[in-house]
Amino acid sequence: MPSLTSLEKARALLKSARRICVLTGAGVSAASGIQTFRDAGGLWENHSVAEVATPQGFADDPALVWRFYNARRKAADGASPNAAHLALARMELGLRRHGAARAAFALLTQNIDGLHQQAGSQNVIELHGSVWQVRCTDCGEISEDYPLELPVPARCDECGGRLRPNVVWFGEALDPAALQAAEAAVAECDLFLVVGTSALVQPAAAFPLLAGRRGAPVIEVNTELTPISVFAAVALKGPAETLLPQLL
Ligand code: BJW
Ligand code: ZN
Repeated sequence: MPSLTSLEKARALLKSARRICVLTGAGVSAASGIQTFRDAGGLWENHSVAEVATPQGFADDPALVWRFYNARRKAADGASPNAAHLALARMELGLRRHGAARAAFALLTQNIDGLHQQAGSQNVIELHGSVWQVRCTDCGEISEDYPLELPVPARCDECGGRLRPNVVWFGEALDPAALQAAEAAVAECDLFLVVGTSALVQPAAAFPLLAGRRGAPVIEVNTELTPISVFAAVALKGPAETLLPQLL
């Protein structure tokens, strides 16, 4: 657990911040029972990244990919926001209560589970899409109107085309609107908080570094050290669900 002084330093930085940008990763949902990717027992231990998280993997075996995402949909459906999600929602609310505009708090998440929105966070930018949305590979229609477990292979109600999860796989570009909104938040923030990500996947991993280079202090909350830790003004080592409520 971090020393009181690093917690106090982080609290002081938060208190004086006017525009906060937060980046979250799978670690923030761990206490909700959602598996992370790269931790021991994580998703990448039992699944091949190339098979389930690339466009080629989907082209080769859509049924395998849909079984993976159906399981992810079931896991997210059974999960509730934890104290870390709730603390971040309260942080945004607190800033607003002091008269800040919507853009003064941006929550960039790599997670697809929707738990930040469920916790009450408002300005959420989903960098890697949403497990709740499906996209037709033929007509491009994005819809949430499908059963929890999609039939395999899943077909579009509109045109009969093949449906895929509306998420971002390796080698795919992020949604341009999401990327633009994220870049604007990174460029404008005066504090950057990064929580529960291994900070290995681009372009998300670059955001704290970009904000830091512009002069915004970076606070990291993670159970382990990451490439961000050495760069952060304060690196708080411990579970987000314990530390984030203590930060507020
Ligand atoms: C706790 C905790 C607790 C646990 N409390 N903490 C060099 C430069 C730029 C790009 C590249 C590059 N080399 C390669 C690339 C490309 C690639 C990339 O970054 N690869 C790296 C692996 C090297 N990036 C891409 O392909 C991206 N697209 C792109 O670059 O497009 C360019 C382009 C432009 C124009 C046209 C075409 C292309 C897309 C990346 C998409 C990533 N997708 C996934 C799957 C999403 C859907 C799904 O969820 O299924 O996203 S992969 C997976 O990793 C998922 C996650 O969002 C992402 C990040 O993982 P995250 O969240 O960090 O989880 P973990 O498990 O890694 O870490 C958990 C952390 O929590 C750990 O640190 C724990 O310690 C901690 N923790 N419990 C606090 N209780
Ligand atoms: Zn279609």
